[in-house]
Amino acid sequence: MSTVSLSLDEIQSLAHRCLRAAGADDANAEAVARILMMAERDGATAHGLFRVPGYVAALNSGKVNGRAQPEISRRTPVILHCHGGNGYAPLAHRMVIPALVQAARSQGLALAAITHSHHFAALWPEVEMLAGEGLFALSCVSYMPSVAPAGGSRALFGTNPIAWAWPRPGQPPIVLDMATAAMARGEVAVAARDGHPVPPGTGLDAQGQATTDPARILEGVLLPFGGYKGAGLAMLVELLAGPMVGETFSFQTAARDNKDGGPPQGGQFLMAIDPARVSGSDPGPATEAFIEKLRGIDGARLPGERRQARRLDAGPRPIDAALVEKLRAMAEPTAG
Ligand code: NDP
Ligand code: PYC
Repeated sequence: MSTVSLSLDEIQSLAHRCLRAAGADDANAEAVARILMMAERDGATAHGLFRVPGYVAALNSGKVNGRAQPEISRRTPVILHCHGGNGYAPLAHRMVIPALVQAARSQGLALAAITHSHHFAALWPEVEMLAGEGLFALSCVSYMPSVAPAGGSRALFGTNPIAWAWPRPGQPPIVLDMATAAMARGEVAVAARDGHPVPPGTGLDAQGQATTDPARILEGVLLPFGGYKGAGLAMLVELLAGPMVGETFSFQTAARDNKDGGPPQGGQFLMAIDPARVSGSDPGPATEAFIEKLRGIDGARLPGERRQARRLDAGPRPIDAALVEKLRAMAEPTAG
């Protein structure tokens, strides 16, 4: 793969211009472009610029409202509803997270039920933001059917990520952010683009046969991670990001989607808990003692550490040259 080197500012600006050219207003374009830049910064390339053609397709088709103004209401003192206005999720997060922090601090725990939103990104930005405020955070989002239930070879679950973050004042939080599929579909698509095989157990081809060829898996079905255990968590995500918040299951999401290649409308479950309010004491010393134990085990590391280490490099990032060329063309305002 040939690459070009782009600074983090250039990455954000390129994404921003593509979204603006497709009709997004500045607030929506800025919120999405920043998330895309953060993904490239942290080496989460499957959810970085690679996604821009999908974001743009859904703006062009009218499926996603690039001028969305998410609205927040309170269902109970600790349950917030964020109506995403059929826009992209990052602006909804910017609006609901401060209210969620305030409710979790005053009541000990709080929940945001996000609906009418289009999530096409990694989940760590929102849980990290909450952990940065001293809160434990848990979130999940469903997608469109691409993962088979354990024992099956037909898709029912989305790739359905779950993310959590645990606060560590003065230090980066612990953050696990994972698809409940053996691999995120975006990672499989990047492997197909770059011509790399994927590990055995990632998915099946269209005939239901096991394969490590990512292109054949994209025509077939992904498998859940860890067999029936991962499938059980994928099902939990269907329930939490669907009926729990007032949105659809992945199969219903797909039925109403226009298949323009962009993210479908769906829901997000986002919960924040203040650990000090639950235990009545500062969880910091116990957390650090636990981490020290883990660090004493050869080969072990904290989830999130790989990404957080990459973040320390503020330099340019190598981006697929063909993608950059495509995005530069998309960023040109159309005549007339
Ligand atoms: P990975 O399998 O690459 O990583 C999952 C998690 O495991 C990360 O937090 C990672 O931390 C951690 N981890 C990896 N190796 C180790 C290790 N040796 N020890 C401890 N922790 C480890 O991610 P996935 O392919 O499952 O998902 C990729 C992304 O796709 C996620 O960000 C997810 O949110 C996104 N996604 C989004 C969807 C959507 O609908 N919006 C749908 C599906 C996925 P680290 O980052 O530090 O390596
Ligand atoms: O990688 O599976 C994925 C995915 C779906 C929506 C956004 N990312």
